Amino acid sequence: MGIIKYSKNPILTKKDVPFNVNSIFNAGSTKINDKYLLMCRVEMPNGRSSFVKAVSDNGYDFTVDSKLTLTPQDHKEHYKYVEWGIEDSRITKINDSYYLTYTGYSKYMPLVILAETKDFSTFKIFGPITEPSNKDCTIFPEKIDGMYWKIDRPNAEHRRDIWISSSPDLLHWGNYKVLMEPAEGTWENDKIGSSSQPIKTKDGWLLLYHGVRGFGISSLYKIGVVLLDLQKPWIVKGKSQEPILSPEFNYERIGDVQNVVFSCGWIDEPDGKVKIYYSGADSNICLAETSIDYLLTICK
Ligand code: BMA
Repeated sequence: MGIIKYSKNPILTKKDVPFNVNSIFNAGSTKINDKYLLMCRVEMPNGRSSFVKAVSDNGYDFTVDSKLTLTPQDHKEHYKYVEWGIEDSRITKINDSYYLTYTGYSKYMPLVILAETKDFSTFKIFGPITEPSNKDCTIFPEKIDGMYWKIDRPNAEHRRDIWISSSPDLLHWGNYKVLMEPAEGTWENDKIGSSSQPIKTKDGWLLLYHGVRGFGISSLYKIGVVLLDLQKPWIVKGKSQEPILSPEFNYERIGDVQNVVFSCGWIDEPDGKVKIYYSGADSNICLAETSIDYLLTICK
């Protein structure tokens, strides 16, 4: 079926937020009690970000909560690692808990924070699970070979690769391996990072990732998809040869950061369709639809 951008994009803009924000974008996504839930990043007028949830019965029409869901101030003893904001959550359901991995931003530079919730009202915040500088972390929804697995993107000096590591308890991580490197000279030349939580399919784990290429003073952000081995998730079985989502329309080209499409999550449906939630120009939330079968085809 290809990838179809929703005709009524964007599905959320700052006008849909019942309080004053600079922007709403980069939402983690999941389903809870048969509803679609987006954990949206809202950049407040002072330039620091928090999260607000938005809920929908159909995955297209979302209502944004009247107050913030999670703020830097909620981080108590971890506050100094999130003082400049919390950004870009990814949501993974394991048993009856939802685990959020997101960027904590502070003078120490970005790192990854882990939090757990069962209801998106109260959160258990575990604090940093990486050192800085690291972003774009997502956790696999089940143990593989007796361990939990996460994917993230350390910012080593001249490198911007995606790494994978494992843990017995989601808190203590090791067994680090490079998972993917940017394909040189292509749309993802400058850096890559994971975008979505992994989805399990018969052929492997599907993962959205973003790729960046700089042109002059601006960078072009696009989205691709990769297939990882089911039992050995550190093995890449295939990936899209070209981006599956690129900035085309004004709502993706014009905004706080121009020419950006960026995703933090997707939702797979029982009928094999997939809703990809993504943001345009760091200024809104959009939707694109596809199917697992199509994504598997282009990863082969
Ligand atoms: C990345 C992240 C995202 C943002 C993107 C494009 O590095 O900071 O939050 O959407 O840049 O500006």
